[in-house]
Amino acid sequence: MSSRTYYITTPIYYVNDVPHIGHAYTSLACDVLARFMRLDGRDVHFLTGTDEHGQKIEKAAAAAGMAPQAFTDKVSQSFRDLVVAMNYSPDNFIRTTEPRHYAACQALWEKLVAAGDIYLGKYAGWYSVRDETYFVEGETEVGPDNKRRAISTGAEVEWVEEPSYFFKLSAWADRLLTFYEKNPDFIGPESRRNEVISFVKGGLQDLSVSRTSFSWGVPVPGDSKHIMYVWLDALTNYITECGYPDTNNPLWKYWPADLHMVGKDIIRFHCVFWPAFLMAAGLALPKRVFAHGWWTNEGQKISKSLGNVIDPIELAKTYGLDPVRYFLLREVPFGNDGDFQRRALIGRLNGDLANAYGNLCQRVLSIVGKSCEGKVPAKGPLQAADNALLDRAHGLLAIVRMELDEQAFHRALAAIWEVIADANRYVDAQAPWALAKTDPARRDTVLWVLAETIRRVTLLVQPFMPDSTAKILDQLAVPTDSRTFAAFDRELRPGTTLPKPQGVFPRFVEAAKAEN
Ligand code: ME8
Repeated sequence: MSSRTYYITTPIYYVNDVPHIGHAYTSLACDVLARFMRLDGRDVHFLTGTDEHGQKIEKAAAAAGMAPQAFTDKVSQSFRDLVVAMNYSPDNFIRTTEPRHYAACQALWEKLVAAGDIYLGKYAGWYSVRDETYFVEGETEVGPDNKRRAISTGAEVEWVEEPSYFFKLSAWADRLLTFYEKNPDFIGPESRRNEVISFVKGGLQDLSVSRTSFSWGVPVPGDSKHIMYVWLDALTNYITECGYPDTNNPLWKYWPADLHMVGKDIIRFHCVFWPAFLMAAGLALPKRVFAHGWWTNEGQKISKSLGNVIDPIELAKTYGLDPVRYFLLREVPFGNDGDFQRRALIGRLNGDLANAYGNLCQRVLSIVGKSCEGKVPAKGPLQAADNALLDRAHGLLAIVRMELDEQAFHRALAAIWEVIADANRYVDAQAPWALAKTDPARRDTVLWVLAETIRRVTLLVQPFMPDSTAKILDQLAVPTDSRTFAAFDRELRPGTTLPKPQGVFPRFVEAAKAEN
């Protein structure tokens, strides 16, 4: 039997700038879900990539004194480097400058034309190049510097007046509302769902979907003076990947996507425009779009002009990759905005990782190494306290599955760390070191229960911290083919020889600040 597919996508990132913590965060969330679903036996396709067309990129290339293609080749590579540096596991990296993507965009366009949803007109209104978004006058205001800006994003807008093709978005409002109503899980979290519904209820205007004042993009079929609106182009990447328009492509089985992960700023494009395009083209709609919040840096908005952009690669070098991956998903309830504070990162690193999880592994494995001849200890009859701990560790799989189904990474991790705390309390209560003389058989059972608990917990932590957990599972001699959730009940076998234990989560000691 073929396993159930799971198609998950990151937004494709604009190549006008190098990757920062925001990009790393969106991709990390997807990576954890992709890894979890693979371990859970799903047939996963995880897609990321870069958004390379439009006026913003054309301008950035000109500012760098480069031709757009050469410029996008260069910056796109830095997003590939981020994938490696952050240990993401995408199945493919798509670029909107690939020929197959032009073909998909043009095929979709033709479908929309055939459906009667595209007409030629003239756009006259405000446009923000930074946001690649059209604004009506009421959504903008003029600042003290006499410049007009979009109220919602703060980006400068310019007046645009040019021939343009329009998509009949206004005709889709009722069908969109019906769709949201019938599919309550389509948009998460709930607050974003409400935001989208009230936006659509407020009435939709037809959407300008082509531009004529620049050339860096996908030409409109049959009218190549027009370049497709970059958002129509960008959103199409999700089906380009599956082979569109060739629905016999083997990757077409992944459509519709199970989850488009996005930041809160781009929810409208994914929850209003994209479903309307797809409905008009007669294609299935994604099952869910989840919008996460934004990070600030020590209380300040992150921006290049403030010079406070956080480089995820630098963070990983300083604090270790897995601790950073853990922190980003543990610290802030996923979906909310969060403030990035180094103090909090160090606190989690030393508290949750070194003291709680690391110390549990370290003390259990070092006693086993010293007292049980470096073998998985013998398991005797279990007592109530043993069963209580093992049961809680066993129950975690269902809990983590449920939480990750709702993209509640923080709750999944909190549940796992509760069991780690239980296990540490159990070590103290059972005091295996004291049992060495009085009851060595009982000591062995206690150590077996602990090692087995660490195995269960560690299997579930794998998607979050792949390298560190691989080391812990190696130290427990768990065979690599026994690390999926299908092997969740495959208990540690007493007598198995274990390698010498080694600490996995060192404490982070801050270098003393130089006195001045
Ligand atoms: O929007 N905190 O690309 P992008 C958290 N090309 N997330 C942040 C953030 C922050 N401070 N800053 C940015 C685009 N992000 C389009 C997508 S998809 C068909 C096209 C997130 O490079 C932001 O919310 O501007 C978004 O999800 C992602 O980075 C990509 O932003």
